[in-house]
Amino acid sequence: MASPIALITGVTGQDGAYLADLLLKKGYVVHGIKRRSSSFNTPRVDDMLERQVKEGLPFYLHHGDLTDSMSLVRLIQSVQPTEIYNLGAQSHVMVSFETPEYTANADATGVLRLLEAVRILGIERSVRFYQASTSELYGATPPPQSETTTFHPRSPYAVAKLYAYWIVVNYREAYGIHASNGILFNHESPLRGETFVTRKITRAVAAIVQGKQQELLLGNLDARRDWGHAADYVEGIWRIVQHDVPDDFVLATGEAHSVREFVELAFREVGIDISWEGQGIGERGIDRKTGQTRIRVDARYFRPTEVDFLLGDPSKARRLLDWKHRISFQELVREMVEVDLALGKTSHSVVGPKGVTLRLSEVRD
Ligand code: NDP
Ligand code: GDR
Repeated sequence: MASPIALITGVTGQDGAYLADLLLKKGYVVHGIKRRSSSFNTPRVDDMLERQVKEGLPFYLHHGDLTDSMSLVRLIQSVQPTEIYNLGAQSHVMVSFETPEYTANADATGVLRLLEAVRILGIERSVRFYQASTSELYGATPPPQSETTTFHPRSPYAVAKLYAYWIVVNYREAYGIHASNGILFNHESPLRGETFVTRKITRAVAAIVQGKQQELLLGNLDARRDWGHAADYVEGIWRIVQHDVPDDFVLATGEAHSVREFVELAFREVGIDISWEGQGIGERGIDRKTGQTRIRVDARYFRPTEVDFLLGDPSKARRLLDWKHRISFQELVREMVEVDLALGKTSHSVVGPKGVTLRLSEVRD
């Protein structure tokens, strides 16, 4: 039987790298879309690119952009995917307040472009489509949140993703496309972008221990999130697409922690106990042993509208997909700190999905 063919947008991101790795192991041919960039943007997938050259691993990257319909039509036509995973997005909530129009273009209209490309090419009955929806859709709605919870988005990012969610549902109902939404709660890993709070914390912990940084500036310490590990979540994404009936699923751990708890645990991993002084802007996290200030709450990192509390109810995915997260919150924090400590000791190195240290990519374009 011919190998299934996946097309992944956002393949150079955290989830894209883990998903590509998983699909290759399952025997897929994997095509990814990457954006043109003035600097290297493929470090997370460089090991797979290298293996493509050396061992013929069926992993291929193509230039394209969710804001460019023509590139999407052309790529889908030439790749002839059996499954499309739309992970590409301007995915930073805070940045979406500064670039709301671009965020809507990539995150909302981008999905429409992909779905229309599927129709234009007449493959709506043969391709399966996955949309990276998000717990940010729930925004201000109190937890626990499930597939039937009301959406109340609280950022331009979340509003763009709301359009994306509904256009997927609409194209499923209108044209019979096997299109599904995965409503994923926060998931992290050593490959997490450096400006999301978890990675910002674990990188800072490593840099502080290694004497390269004094303090970590953060925003709202009391926001609560349901944090899982990206490696578990890409398995759930794949199961959503394999499900006979296209549908929408929450993937979450069912456990929430505050940013403050994440900070305390990450510092504890390196033997530092944090105590807190003050409240709100200017609050400080202090090393109990040395009395040094290690964390400072800074107004710059507060959002115009915040999402206070996300806690997912993943029982539908458990029941219908037999999916459950495996990696605990404590294991996640430990792995992220360990990898950042290791990376801090080397220069010019990054990690791939298997957590191995790799050298920076060579010129390829
Ligand atoms: P990342 O920010 O790590 O990756 C985003 C990817 O999208 C990158 O490959 C990026 O390219 C690409 N991208 C950005 N803009 C465009 C564009 N205009 N055209 C094509 N590609 C583009 O995100 P994650 O891997 O963490 O998340 C994957 C998806 O899942 C996103 O859609 C995100 O919104 C969603 N999501 C994430 C959750 C999480 O906790 N991680 C939870 C719920 C949903 P480049 O590398 O060049 O920047
Ligand atoms: P989030 O992730 O907004 O949930 O979106 P992020 O890690 O950016 O923020 C989580 C919470 O931490 C608070 N916070 C800070 N956040 C950042 N980035 N930097 C800080 O210094 C800081 N201090 C406190 C935030 O206010 C927030 O409450 C992520 C993204 O991956 C989205 O694409 C995805 O859809 C959702 O998760 C689910």
